[in-house]
Amino acid sequence: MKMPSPNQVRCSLLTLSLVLYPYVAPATTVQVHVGQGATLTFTPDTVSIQPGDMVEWIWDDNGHSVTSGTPGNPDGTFDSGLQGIPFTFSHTFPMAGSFPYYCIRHQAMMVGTVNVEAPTVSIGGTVLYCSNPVPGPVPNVTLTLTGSASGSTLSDASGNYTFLSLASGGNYTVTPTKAARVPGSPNIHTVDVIATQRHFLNLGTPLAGCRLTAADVNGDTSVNTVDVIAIQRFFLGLSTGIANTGRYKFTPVNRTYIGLVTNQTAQNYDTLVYGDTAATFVELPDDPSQDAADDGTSAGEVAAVTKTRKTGL
Ligand SMILES: [Ca+2]
Ligand SMILES: [Cu+2]
Repeated sequence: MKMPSPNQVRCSLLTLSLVLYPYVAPATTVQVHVGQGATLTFTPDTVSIQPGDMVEWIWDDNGHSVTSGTPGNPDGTFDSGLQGIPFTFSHTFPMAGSFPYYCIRHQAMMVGTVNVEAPTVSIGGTVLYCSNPVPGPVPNVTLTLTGSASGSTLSDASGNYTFLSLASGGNYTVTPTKAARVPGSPNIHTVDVIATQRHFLNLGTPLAGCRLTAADVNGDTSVNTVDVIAIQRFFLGLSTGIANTGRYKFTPVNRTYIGLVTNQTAQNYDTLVYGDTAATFVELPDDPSQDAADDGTSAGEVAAVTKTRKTGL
């Protein structure tokens, strides 16, 4: 039997998700006993439900009521009147809120509460440099939430972010951004210039994946001397003629959720910095004073960087 291709699987999963969404939780009914065991109680005295759910009160004893409001202050939303067994009374709660009720005969001695809580969902994931062999976290990325709710959060030191308590069923878009690195700031230097130039000259292992994307700083889909010069100018601290060098690129650009009813985890973003093309991507410190001695640079290359700086290439 022929196995479905990954594209076919993806396609059928997409179709399935379109069928399932938007999803509305089926209304449920919660039961509360009135005067159970001949006590002056509603059992349980507090229930939590979702909007659209129903509470059904079951009389276990005579001479009680279920009356909305607080003792002495009926609010008129619902009222069973004084009843005896056998009797049931029900009320549907369409809106979120906290709804107290009491027995008009026993007043403050016999009270209960219905809490109606709108369901919430969360969106979370990790922002990672799409490097190899181990993707490093990207801290301090601003993730902006738009749609049924708005807000923003920063990725933490591990690159993680979470939006909590989003109204279930809403439409949301999350977009990551991070300010471009300042020309001359660490981690984009001669090693990157050389790596880009070697790719252009077909020397050694060609750049691939994110590093290749990062090398094409002017976005014309080819890596050539224009890119090499732009990265070099960035390294020299120039702010013009650097194309996109130092800018962050996130993949995907954003993520959109329609009718979100389940918690979303692993909503990750691959990250690259244009011009950061050297063999090993590094976590780029936000503080330019923290010049990282990294990039897997050989001693010879470090010497070359130093020499280049001194001669003002
Ligand atoms: Ca280019
Ligand atoms: Cu009562």
